[in-house]
Amino acid sequence: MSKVFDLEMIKEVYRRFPERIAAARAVTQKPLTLSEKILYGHLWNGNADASYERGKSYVDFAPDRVAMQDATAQMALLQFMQAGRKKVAVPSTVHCDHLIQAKVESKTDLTEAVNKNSEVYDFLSSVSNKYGIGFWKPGAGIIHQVVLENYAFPGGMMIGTDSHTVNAGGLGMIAIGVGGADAMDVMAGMAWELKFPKLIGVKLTGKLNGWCSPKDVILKVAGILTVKGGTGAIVEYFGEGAQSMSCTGKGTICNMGAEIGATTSTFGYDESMERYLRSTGRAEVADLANTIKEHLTGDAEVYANPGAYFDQVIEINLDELEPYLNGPFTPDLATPISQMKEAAAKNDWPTKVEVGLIGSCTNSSYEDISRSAHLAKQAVELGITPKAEFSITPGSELVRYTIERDGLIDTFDKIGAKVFANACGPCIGMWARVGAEKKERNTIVHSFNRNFSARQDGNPNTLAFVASPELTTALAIAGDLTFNPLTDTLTNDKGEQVKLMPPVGDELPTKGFAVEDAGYQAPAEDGSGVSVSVNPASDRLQLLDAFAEWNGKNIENARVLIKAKGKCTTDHISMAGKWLTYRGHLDNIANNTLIGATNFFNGEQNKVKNQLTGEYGEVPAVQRAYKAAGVPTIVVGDTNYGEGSSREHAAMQPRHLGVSAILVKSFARIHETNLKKQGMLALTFNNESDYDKIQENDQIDFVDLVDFAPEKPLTLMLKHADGSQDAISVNHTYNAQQIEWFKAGGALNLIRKSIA
Ligand code: MIC
Ligand code: SF4
Repeated sequence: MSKVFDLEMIKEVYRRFPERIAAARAVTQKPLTLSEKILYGHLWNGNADASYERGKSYVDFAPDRVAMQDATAQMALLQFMQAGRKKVAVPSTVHCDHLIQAKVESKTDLTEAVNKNSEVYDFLSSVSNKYGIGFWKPGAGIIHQVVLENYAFPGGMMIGTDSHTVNAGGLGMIAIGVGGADAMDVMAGMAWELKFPKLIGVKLTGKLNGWCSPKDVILKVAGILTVKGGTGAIVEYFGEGAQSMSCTGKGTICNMGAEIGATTSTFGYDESMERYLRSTGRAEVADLANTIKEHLTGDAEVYANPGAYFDQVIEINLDELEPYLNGPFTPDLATPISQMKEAAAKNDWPTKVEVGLIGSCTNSSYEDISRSAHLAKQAVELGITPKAEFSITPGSELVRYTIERDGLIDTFDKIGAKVFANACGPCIGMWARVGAEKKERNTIVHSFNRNFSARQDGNPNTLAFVASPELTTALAIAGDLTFNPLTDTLTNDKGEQVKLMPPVGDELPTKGFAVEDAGYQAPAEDGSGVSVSVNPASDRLQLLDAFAEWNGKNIENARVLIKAKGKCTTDHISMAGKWLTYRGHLDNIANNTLIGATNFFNGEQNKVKNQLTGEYGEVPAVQRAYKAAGVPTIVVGDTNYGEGSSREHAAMQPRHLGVSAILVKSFARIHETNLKKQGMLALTFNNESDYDKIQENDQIDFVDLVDFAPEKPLTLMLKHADGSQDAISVNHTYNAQQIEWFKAGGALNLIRKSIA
């Protein structure tokens, strides 16, 4: 296996760690959680000189590294290119994983993707080469799996332009998903700001057994905390149950922490992490970590008495855990398998499982695949013909190559499985599913993390349930959503009743990992001669124009572009699937702005009233008309607005189209920051019920935007069509620096100015 990446950086982090933690103890005067150790260990200003207030203080951090995936890297790098630097300031990587469509099988699909996306891949590869960024080619694997295998290290801090960057918490990191503008700051050598998170402790007692897997832990936690319960918090797992679990299993749990809105999740360094580091060729990192072991986990006092040190504590007994199925349409609707018969009947969910899909960045470790293969093997031996289609998207070439060598792919072949490319594929709507265009109501089960409407196959009538790879495999074999493998039998080809035994697999390959070509391309030592070109006629890439500065005046007579009703995730604001094509071209991708959001006033999607003509039109077109007429607009939304992805397109598009403000009941963290960074006003109702006061024909005045200041609510005057008015108070979380971003028309404009 290749050499350890960035070993000197890791050594330096560990060298200063003890001293940083001593300083943190001195200022906080209390035992420390792991999360606090890592956060205080990465302060921009070095050793701590003050204790921060959780959920309140804005703090500058110095992350150790940055990761970007192709669909977000384009925008991040288009911004970075304007920062005037020769090289990235911290080790950074780009991963080509989101743009590969799952259609036929791995090789064919990969060739097709390389042909179709060559312009984007060439751009990413040459920018990487120029600025010293490691480049992982299409086919190398999914960002989070590749990061876990190569870059994550206990006690480290990283950011990544993808919400599931949090996956690296499985290896004891604080890894946080951000928008591209945040990544740019860090790559440009600036501090990275975050509100000091709250801390949720999850104590795991007992031990996983039988049909349960780490995925069931997070599916249960999602059921408890819901999609917004983790907002602004780090979830720290501990206890004997945590220690007895594999490192990759921990990664799965942290990965799906994104689905509860958590800033990130993490686990203390333990033997499972050491085993994983050694088996992925990083014995040196394991040896180094062992020398400061006590600093790489929470203090014993904290774990003995968690109630005194965490803002919230949840306890889960793994001995009593059951496999879960979460969904449809939201990852927090958690149903234990034993209650699925009832729940499906009550909700009229189609119980026939059409397809089972395993893999993705969430669940494609060697352990996951080998446990699922064990079930496939049993099906063959017991003479059961699987009832549903079945597919695997391996997370990396390292895992794919190794499972092929070990005969696991052959085993899946025997149940008719399709192996897709090592990429996001069906998880991000890049699944050319036969018949999806018919929009039939149907059920699928997968081991991914998200199941928002239309997310996998573009069909809003597909009910997707999230489960462990093991349960997904069992349900695909049974073809029945209500099949409970713990108690139920299946009829085999001879008409006999047979039972699947609980899955058994290997945590790590006994023969070690192997790979021929992992798909890595190192950057040039000196990239100054490398040229990066963007064709002005391209419909996939577009250099960025600066957004206009604030004119210093109150916004007046703003129209309501849309009042979104209910769930409005980043997928509703800027859809993925076929729109991924335009992730590097702001004007083109802006044509999908909010087309998935439901208009409160007519219950329809992508149909809003143009107040200038009185006619209804598509959201992007109506907004372009307002912009052309110089009419300001605002977007109104419900709770947890912008939940889901880190894609800053969801903030840049409305900004590009001229929307002035987003006013909602509450925001998801990354989206709120993305809006601020792009110079947009991100506001929340002081009184949530004021949402009801906003009418379709309103004109809205900002009364005191000229006095925009931290911690000071703003007042809006709603002028209704009947002549009546309502003054409402709206809150914001802008600090002084962020208000400067707003004034300048976006954070990037400030950087442009400083290097001009
Ligand atoms: C996702 O899972 O939604 C994605 C696609 O990985 C996104 C990033 C993107 O939209 O490019 C994420 O989670 O941040
Ligand atoms: Fe890719 Fe899906 Fe993971 Fe996002 S959640 S990185 S789309 S595999």
